[in-house]
Amino acid sequence: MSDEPLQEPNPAATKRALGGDEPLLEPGPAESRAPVRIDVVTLFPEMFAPLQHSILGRAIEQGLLAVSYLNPRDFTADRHRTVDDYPYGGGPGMVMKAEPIFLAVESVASPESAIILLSPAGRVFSQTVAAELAAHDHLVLICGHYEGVDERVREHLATDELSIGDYVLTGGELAAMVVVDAVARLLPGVLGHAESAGDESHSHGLLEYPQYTRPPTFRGWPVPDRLLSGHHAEIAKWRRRQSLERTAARRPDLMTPDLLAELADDGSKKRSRRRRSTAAPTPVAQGADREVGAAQDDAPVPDAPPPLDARSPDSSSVPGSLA
Ligand code: 4GO
Repeated sequence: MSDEPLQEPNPAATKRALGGDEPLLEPGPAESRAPVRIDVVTLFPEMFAPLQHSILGRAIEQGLLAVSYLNPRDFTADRHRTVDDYPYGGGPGMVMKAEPIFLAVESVASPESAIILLSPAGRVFSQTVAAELAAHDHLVLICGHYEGVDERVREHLATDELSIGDYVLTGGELAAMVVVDAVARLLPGVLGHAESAGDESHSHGLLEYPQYTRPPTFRGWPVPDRLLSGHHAEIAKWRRRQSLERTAARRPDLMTPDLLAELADDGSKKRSRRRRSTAAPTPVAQGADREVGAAQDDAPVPDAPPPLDARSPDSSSVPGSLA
């Protein structure tokens, strides 16, 4: 009954932008890229209210990112604005109809747009995929509901299909929000410092090293000695080592041959100072059975100087990593 041609879809009704098409501010001279546009096709645009807050809200206000919403219901023509129907062949639940989704996407897409269906059957989203998407000018994220979307959306409309992990959600909205967040923080100017997006878990294929802030001893637990030393080369070496050991212990699947070789190296160029047994355990096992951070810090830290780079407790602008 809803196969008749559509009369008056009303994209404006849901394209009402939480952060809209028109940036409030011009991008600054240092960040001259046009805003990345993201159109989200969803029956529930209200679910995206969290994107107005915090870092993403600021990115939208600054015109680095523009997120708009398209409701398939606004692209129906029947009296009941039908967006779902029974599955051919029978079975439980309802399937989202193809036409309202096609019309919604076609109202905004160009041949360059990445049109992404969120689904547990997609390729698994990762930091690498986020970086790939951040290079696009326009993303369209399609959020399914009910038992899923008509297969023709997947076959003839979507250019990509992504899953945020091996679990099933009631709709694609939460997955789409994860994608928006991970992509947005990679856009120039979105995070406080230019390097902020480059140093944390997964950005270089390793988990993040441990982070500490004041006080130097909390409930008797000291900050590792090396971090208080002010010796930047030593600190960098310690952090790299921690990242390697933590990754080997918690995510051995991320350990490439190069990383395993680096881990097997005890990090000291002065072989005479080698502390470990001569029969080296296998790299992964070495990382896996050791408490991260324990073996490196042999010296106690009685009266360490204040951290050189300590920020005042309320000055941090960017939350840390995923680790
Ligand atoms: C995406 C969508 C899980 C994911 C979804 C995921 N569940 N793992 N559910 O990224 C069609 C009906 C898919 C509900 C949707």
